[in-house]
Amino acid sequence: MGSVTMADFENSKKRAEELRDILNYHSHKYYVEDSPEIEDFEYDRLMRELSDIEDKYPELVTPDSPTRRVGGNADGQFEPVEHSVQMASLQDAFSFDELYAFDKRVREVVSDAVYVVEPKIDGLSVSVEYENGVFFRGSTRGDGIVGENVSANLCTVGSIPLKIKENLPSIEVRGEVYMPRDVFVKLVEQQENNEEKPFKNPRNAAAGSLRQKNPKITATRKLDIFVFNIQRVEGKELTGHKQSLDYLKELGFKTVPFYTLCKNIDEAIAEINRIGEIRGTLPFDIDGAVIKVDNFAHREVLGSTSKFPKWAVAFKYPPEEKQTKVIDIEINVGRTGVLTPTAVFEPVLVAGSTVSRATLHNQDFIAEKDIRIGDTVIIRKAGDIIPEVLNVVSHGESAEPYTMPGICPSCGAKVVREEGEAAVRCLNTECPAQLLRNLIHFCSRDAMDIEGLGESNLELFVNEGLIRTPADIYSVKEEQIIPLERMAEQSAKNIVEAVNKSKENDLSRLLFALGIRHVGQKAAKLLSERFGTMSAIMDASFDDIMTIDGFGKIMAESVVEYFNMPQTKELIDRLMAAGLNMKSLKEVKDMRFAGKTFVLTGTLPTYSRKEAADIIESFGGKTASSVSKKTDYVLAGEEAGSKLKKATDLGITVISEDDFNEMIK
Ligand code: 0OX
Repeated sequence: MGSVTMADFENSKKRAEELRDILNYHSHKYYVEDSPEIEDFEYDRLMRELSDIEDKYPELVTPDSPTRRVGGNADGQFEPVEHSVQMASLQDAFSFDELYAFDKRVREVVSDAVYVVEPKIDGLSVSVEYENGVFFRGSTRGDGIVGENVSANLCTVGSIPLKIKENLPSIEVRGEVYMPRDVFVKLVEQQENNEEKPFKNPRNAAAGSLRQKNPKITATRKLDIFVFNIQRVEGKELTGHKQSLDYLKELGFKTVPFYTLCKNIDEAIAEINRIGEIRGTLPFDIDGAVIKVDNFAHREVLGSTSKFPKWAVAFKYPPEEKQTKVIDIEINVGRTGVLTPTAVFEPVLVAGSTVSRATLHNQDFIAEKDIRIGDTVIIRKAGDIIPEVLNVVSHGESAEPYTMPGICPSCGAKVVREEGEAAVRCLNTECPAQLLRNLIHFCSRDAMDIEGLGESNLELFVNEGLIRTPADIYSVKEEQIIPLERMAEQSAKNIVEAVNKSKENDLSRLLFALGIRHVGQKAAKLLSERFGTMSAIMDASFDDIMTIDGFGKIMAESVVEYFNMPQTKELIDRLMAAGLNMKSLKEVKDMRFAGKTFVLTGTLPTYSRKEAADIIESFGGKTASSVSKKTDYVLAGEEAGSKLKKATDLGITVISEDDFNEMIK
């Protein structure tokens, strides 16, 4: 650190001011205008210089300092922010008829209304506030009335100015934060490489990134914003929407990329069609187009309903459909032996991403649509995410109807279609494809959560003969991993560490990881909490399991059957020997109300309804909202009405809070 003298301080202060202006200028050029004037390297060097000054003299940090862009320290919770102007949502329209109806309603009130049409960005609405021209606060929309303070994260969005070009006393703008498609694609690639669960679409990725507790992570996510509204402003008079978007641009904001004045609804629909046509070529996702009345005085007379402004409507585009050719039908064998057909087709760009595969579900689905290899088909993305085959346009030349194979493509065992099921299944419990799927499930995030043991590494370990069943995972040694392809000392060490750490997991994770049919995460938790230990579950009878609220016959049968299999016993023995925790880490509860249903009525002297219900549930009971023959107890307080009467009519035990307290002693 250099000398700290008065002169040095004054010089640093001057230089910091200069650097702030230079950096803010270049970040606008780069992020908003998309026309950088300096190299990234030079920008980073200037940023470093400012950051060094601020480290030396923290009192020189200002709210508009570009150093905020890299993300400050995590500051814990997102505080609630009450929006001073409600962040309304838009009424949707799915057909042009609905748009004509909207126009009619508008023109009944303002016959000469002019519209602005703009794209509807598929991201997250945020509010950004400035005081005296400087960024002051940024918040999420929340329910439109109260949102969350995400200032530190929003500061990392390069296109949000930290200082605007006019020193207005106060302005609040609204915009949509989004993740550009190319950024999303890279992020997913990265997540897949790290064997993390990837985000489903750019919108989820943007939401996840904006709600990051650590702004430094948000900074790496390269979020962007399009601003589309002035919520409130002091020090500027504006009369219309287009004028205010032009003004936002002047202030340095990145506004929605195009907005067009339309004299009437036909012009507006023409613009909506134009946007629909270029939709797939835009570098970001849109989920519609918005028609807004331009003139603010007109908006005032049109007013709002309790939910939406009456002066705007969002047109939602139907999912994009594309034509392509099926080049193959692949069969995958799942964890439970189910064979799932997947269509592989010539890659096509649909709703923003290139797709080349879609599940065909089962033989019935294929037969119903008569999908054959070589066919030309129409595909689309369901909910704009998951590709699906809609229908066949034409069969390929000499294409034959498709039938699912009669043998498992992985092990060659004969497959069966059980009665009443659409799926065909390989019943060979030693089938390599099933073993691998089982291992993948066992190690997955919601199950044993073993980092480093994702699909590709597990495949490698299986192929190298290192593991076959989940129990084998716990005997793998670092020395066995190091020589394998892509592995090194550190990665081997990390894997063994993660494997050892997973031994301490709660019993519910292990139960879920075992992959018992019909036992999902929730059922695994219920089993673990009800019985407390693995051996108690293994000893439990069908009837014991049926007493769990939330367990049906099929689930209970499946659990009993699973634990009766000799291979299960062997597997559990080996896992026990490896030192895995076999107990519920949640306090084992007294189940005195198991199978009992309570109805609460009237005002209790001390408990609220919620408190009483929580107590009942904590003892294994459940509550219902109405009295029936199935009710065991009615817990009645002051001013109990019709429920009390019905209980007495049906002869159901009515108890007071005192009785209840006795019961839970
Ligand atoms: C968008 C978008 C969202 C302002 C007044 C009612 C709704 N996602 O791009 N909302 C609005 O308008 C708000 N415009 C947009 N372009």
